[in-house]
Amino acid sequence: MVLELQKPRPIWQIMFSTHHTDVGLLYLITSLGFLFLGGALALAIRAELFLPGAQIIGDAMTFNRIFTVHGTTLIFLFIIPFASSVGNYYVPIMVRYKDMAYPKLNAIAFWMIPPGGALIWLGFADFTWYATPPYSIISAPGPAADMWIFGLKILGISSVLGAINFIVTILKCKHPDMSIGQVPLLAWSFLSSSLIILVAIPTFAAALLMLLTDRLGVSGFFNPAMGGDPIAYAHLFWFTFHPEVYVLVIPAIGMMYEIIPRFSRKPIYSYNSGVFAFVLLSIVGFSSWAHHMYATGMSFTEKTVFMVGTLAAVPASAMHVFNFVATMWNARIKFLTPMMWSVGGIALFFSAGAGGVANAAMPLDFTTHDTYWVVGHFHLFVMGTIAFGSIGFLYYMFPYVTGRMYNETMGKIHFIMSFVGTVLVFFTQHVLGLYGMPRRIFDYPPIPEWIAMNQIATVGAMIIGVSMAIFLANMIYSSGKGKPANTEDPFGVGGKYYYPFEAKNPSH
Ligand code: HEM
Ligand SMILES: [Cu+2]
Repeated sequence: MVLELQKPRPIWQIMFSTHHTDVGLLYLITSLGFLFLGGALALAIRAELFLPGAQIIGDAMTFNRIFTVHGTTLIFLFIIPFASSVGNYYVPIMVRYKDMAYPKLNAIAFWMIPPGGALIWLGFADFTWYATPPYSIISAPGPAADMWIFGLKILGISSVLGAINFIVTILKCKHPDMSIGQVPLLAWSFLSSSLIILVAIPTFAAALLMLLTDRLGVSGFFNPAMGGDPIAYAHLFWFTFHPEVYVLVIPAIGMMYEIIPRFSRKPIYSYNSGVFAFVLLSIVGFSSWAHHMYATGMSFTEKTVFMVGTLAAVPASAMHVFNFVATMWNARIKFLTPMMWSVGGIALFFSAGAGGVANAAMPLDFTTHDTYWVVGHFHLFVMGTIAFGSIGFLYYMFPYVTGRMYNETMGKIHFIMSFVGTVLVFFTQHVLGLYGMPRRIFDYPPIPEWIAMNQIATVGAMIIGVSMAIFLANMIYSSGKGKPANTEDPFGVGGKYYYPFEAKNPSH
């Protein structure tokens, strides 16, 4: 399998191409660009919070803008496009088709991302990635807020188009010799996350339109002054974005399903339970949105229903973790960089999941709601699991894409520093939340415990920052001057355990 950067080609040939590997490369480069931009904002936030009082960011409004754009960028412009990149490279190959089902639509879906990203970055809105009314309709400054709304609208359409393409490619274009029960788990992960997108995103698309017309003053859906209800927005928002969490994490788990068996030199312990857990997660993802809203005065019955609905995700997630551990059990594991990121990601997935169970328990949620506990919890997922899975996969793809090998030592240093940094930042933030520090604050009182823990978190973030610089240097240097890789088996793990159907059709 070669994912061809072919011979050097002029850049416009790649830009105007509709071939899945070229579109995959465009997605890849764009998402990595936004990873570094969004990450730089994270470092600015942490530098600001190193001590009480204003440090480097002048005022609270600017601080709000920075963390709004940070969150929006990393979720919509890094994680999602990165997953699309992997899907573009691998899904057609895994279902043995020549390209995506609709190559032109595929290119269009990609080309919606740069304008969407530009609107978000040029606007620099300040109303957090929730765009919570009534602030977002009454006093969030335009045009920043309007630009954010349009930007997200475009990005939402782009994901829906991408999702349609993945679903059709997998279900309709797969090779006739191959049953759906033979499609690799990475492709299954795209099928399930695409189905979630199709169900969830239209709700948010409607909510955004309502928000916009509210801002224009022609409607009052969420405006209490006009008889509207801001809580209705919260329902629409979380109906989309709780399932969206699974849209983000499912492809990352799919990537681990590709890496763990390869580097364990064993077939996956249970293919069927992997498929089952993906499908189950995409259903129960919808049964839990109101766990974000325990504190909004729901009835006890409603809260209980959503608590149970939320806990339903636990066995489905645990099934994946069990599957990974069972695959690695007694295996001859080769701990190269991609494997280290996957295993680290699983460990942090487990920790974040444990914290999630605590959040789901509604009495506990009343003490942790809107504190740094929540920031620590969701970052352990987005950074510790999703970004770790993605970065590990990037190292894995690297030789296939560039035909060259990255520097293994630098890859390992990158992993170790990021892992230590992630634990320092986000475990500490859990504790900080228990000490009562609210989230989304620009300044805090000089409580000694708060200062100490904020400093630990900031040092952790700087360690991650340095490791990312090493990563960038490694990628740039190695893609030009790295050792040429053996693209048949660049990691020397032998065997093609992952493609049982290939053995039957060696001529393909
Ligand atoms: C070293 C890595 C990171 C650090 C130090 C960091 C730091 C922060 C901080 C301090 C906040 C503000 C929290 C608050 O006051 O509520 C924040 C918000 C956020 N971060 Fe990160 N972050 C990092 C990585 C990421 C990644 C990888 C993602 C997603 C892929 C992400 C997504 C978000 C989101 C969605 C928000 C919420 C923004 C909002 O409420 O508008 N972060 N981050
Ligand atoms: Cu949720």
